[in-house]
Amino acid sequence: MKLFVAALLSVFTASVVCGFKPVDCSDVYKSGQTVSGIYSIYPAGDVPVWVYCHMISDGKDEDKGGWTVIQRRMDGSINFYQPWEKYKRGFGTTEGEYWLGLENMYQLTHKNKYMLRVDLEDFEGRKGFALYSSFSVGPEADGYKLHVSGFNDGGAGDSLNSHNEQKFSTFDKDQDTHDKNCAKLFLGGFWYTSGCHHTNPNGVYLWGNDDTHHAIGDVWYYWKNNFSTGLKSISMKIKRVS
Ligand SMILES: [Ca+2]
Repeated sequence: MKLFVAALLSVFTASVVCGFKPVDCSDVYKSGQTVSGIYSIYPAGDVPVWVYCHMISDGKDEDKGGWTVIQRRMDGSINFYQPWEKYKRGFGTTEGEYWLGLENMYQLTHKNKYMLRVDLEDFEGRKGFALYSSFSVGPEADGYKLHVSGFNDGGAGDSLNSHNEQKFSTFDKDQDTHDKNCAKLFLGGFWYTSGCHHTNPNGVYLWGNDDTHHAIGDVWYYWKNNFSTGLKSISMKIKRVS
């Protein structure tokens, strides 16, 4: 333990001495850190934010390294039915399930161009992903609107296209164009649409297939062609496009 603390301190000291403040995991990767894990980044300047950096993927060479994880579900340990302030600031644990926060996403994506990769795994061990060549989140004044385009299929289908240009909604801040409150109906927080959703990654962790309550789970419609298959893991990660 002492050794660990000493090592941490030396890393901290080194980063302070060098003044190295990575904006995102792309910077971390370029600095020579090629192992996936927890790193601090500086999306808005001086305030560090802890994130999980995914350094290698199963995809093509250009997919490797420097992915900043902005959302991750993996074991149902964190409650994602959270109010606006939590979705704005972020919540969860960096080593497990978390949401990076809409303000951090805005800070990152309004200064540089990013692509998005959504990785999915079901409870049978099958995997798929969806790649989007362009991803950004607008300012709070514009409802942290989602801008996503340039879909490339990794076997999972495109469940985000219909969410493009939607404002973010939580149970206590309904900004969707549905006549009811999608966050309350489907128990999550997301860029809900006039029809609520085709994916609900921040919904209820269902532990598999469950159609007792319609579409409340962490589902990705166009992979399973249903709204009842809750995924074992789902993660959204972004990478700077140089
Ligand atoms: Ca509404």
